[in-house]
Amino acid sequence: KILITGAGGQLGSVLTKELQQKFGEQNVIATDLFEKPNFIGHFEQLDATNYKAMEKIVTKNKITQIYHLAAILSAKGEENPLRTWDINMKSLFNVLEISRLNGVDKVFYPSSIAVFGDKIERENTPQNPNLTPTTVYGISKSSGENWGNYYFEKYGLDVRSLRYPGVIGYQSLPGGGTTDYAVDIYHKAVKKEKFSCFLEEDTILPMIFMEDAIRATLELMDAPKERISIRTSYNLAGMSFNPKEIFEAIKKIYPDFEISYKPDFRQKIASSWPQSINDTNARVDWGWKPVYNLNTMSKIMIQKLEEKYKLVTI
Ligand code: VAH
Repeated sequence: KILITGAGGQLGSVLTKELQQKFGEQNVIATDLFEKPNFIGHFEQLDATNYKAMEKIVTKNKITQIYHLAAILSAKGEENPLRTWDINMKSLFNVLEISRLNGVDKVFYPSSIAVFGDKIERENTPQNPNLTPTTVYGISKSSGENWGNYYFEKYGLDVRSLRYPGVIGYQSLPGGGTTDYAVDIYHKAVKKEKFSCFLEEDTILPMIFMEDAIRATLELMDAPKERISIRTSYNLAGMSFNPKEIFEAIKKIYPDFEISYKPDFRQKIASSWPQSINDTNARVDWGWKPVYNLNTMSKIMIQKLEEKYKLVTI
């Protein structure tokens, strides 16, 4: 049986559905602070920082795998750094410790391109540079990766992790991240609204389409144990673009679409992150290969969001 934390989040909500399909609806326990309206499946309300509550769900349901997606993201995290650290680390310690003590076989821990910081090669960023993250979110993820590795080395807990780029999908909305603009821009375009971008037009960031992000997660978790040579976290790449390029891609479909640029505090965060990622290790170890690029993703995003908004207006 599988437990997901942060199951109401951008990635968590889509991953929950995928896991339900793969393992059967009754075998996936989705948890979050609040239940989403219209959620289908087994949901339990859980604050992932509450050890006892998490332990109870794990033992009661005989959980064998945990996907720990609950976290405060980069932009939101800067509002209250110590609280962000507390939530991100406490929840991870709970997952690791409860897993170790209750026979959980496998743990998935999402890391992020936010771990790198601005002291590294920003193009084709390698797997193992000196990590100097600039946000408390990035610090929590780089520490978290090392804790995952520690639990693997010390206790043999099968912890696996990916450094996601910004994730873009039509199914759900992100909350509190620096890459969120690249989801919002499609919603504005489909609603025929103007888009005000909180990053400069030339800020290149690594991104990935939701379908690729989910497939990478499942492929990593399915890979034979001996193929996993990295127990901190794998670099993962999908595509890279800047706001101007995503705007141009959307304009091919909506020629009247308009954008303006009003960079805010998130510009500084984005400027400290890589522009593209070298994910050779993921490709070699477990056969990773992304499918979508900016144009193929844009077509699907717009088609799916048009369907979604039509449904709402009927
Ligand atoms: C954020 N989307 O913007 C997250 C992510 C690639 C960065 O971890 O905070």
